[in-house]
Amino acid sequence: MPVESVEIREINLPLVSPFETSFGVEKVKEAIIVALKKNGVTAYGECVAASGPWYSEETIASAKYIIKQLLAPIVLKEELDSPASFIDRTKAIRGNNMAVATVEMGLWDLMGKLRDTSLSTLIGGEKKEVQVGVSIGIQPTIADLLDNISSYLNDGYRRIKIKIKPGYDLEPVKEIRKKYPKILLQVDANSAYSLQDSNMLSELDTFDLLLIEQPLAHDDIIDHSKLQKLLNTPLCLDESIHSVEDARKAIEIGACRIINIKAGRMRGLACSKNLHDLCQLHKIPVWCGGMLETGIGRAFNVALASLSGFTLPGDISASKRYFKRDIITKEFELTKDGTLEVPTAPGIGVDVDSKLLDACTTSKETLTVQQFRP
Ligand code: OSB
Ligand code: MG
Repeated sequence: MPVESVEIREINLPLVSPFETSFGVEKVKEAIIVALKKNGVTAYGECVAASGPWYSEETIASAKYIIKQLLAPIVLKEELDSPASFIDRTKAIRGNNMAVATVEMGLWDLMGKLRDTSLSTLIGGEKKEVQVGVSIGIQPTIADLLDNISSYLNDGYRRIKIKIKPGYDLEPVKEIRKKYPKILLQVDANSAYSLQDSNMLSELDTFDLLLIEQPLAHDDIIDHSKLQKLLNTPLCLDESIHSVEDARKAIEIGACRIINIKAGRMRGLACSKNLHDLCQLHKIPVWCGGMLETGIGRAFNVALASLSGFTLPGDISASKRYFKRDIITKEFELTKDGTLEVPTAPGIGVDVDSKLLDACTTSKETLTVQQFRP
């Protein structure tokens, strides 16, 4: 039996502090939350598209269109035996990975809940807890940045990532290293540089960084491979990798030595797992990226990061790093080892707080198969 209904909401949840990257500032987490209902079970998916096409081409409006017009009818009309067969069924839809991933992840949660199995177990995860770090946005001053780092280190985070952009790169890294010579440190440029910046990027080699994330164009691998040859620090691709094939090509030409996996960017968990498997084969370390998700998206990230090849700490911080109050009943908290526990309850393993979800909902519609009958 296909799913009985697809509920599509838009939500607005204020962030505890603005998050600035080389492409803009986010003050509020805006997202689409999809709920799939079947046999008395409600399963959730979260869409990581933003209000505008800054990180990728997709937006909340474009994703909503694709979910409503193209994906909802599939799950409302057809019996699909697995999330992988849903992905197969969406072959004719080019791109729009974040929209497809939203429904795909909803199907994983549904399958887990119907089979009384945790998501981590369903996908073959082995870890009981996952290593995590924190991603710190561009700060008004270096002093603010150092204060932020000190407070996150006090919380127990063991890996720091800072966002960089032209004019805010060598200086902050140098100051962090002066104060903290030993911490695990990495930087993320979100495509703010070009090969003309090779000299500055080479200077980063002196600071013992874990990796440099996506320094060059979002749609490039050629220049990244040229740059990697000039640097000792591993390059890590984020924006450039949308499929296992993208990764195969990037690895083949040496465009990166590390890959960040985000299920939204990868069309869902099934493709993310395939990417993880490819990277294991090629001995490419991977880590789970983040998109400032609510507790719903975070639960998927934690399950994904429980796969054995996720050997580097993920951008999966505790709920309170993002929100005053997350929309799940038991928020994600940092353990004393600086990790997050992998939920063991069925599906995503966290309960959505429906009152809090309603409170941050700005629009809601429910689709059933009736709407799609000719
Ligand atoms: O490039 O990793 C990124 C947030 C929004 C868009 C892109 C990125 C990010 C982050 C946030 O770095 C990481 C997190 O969710 O904690
Ligand atoms: Mg990134």
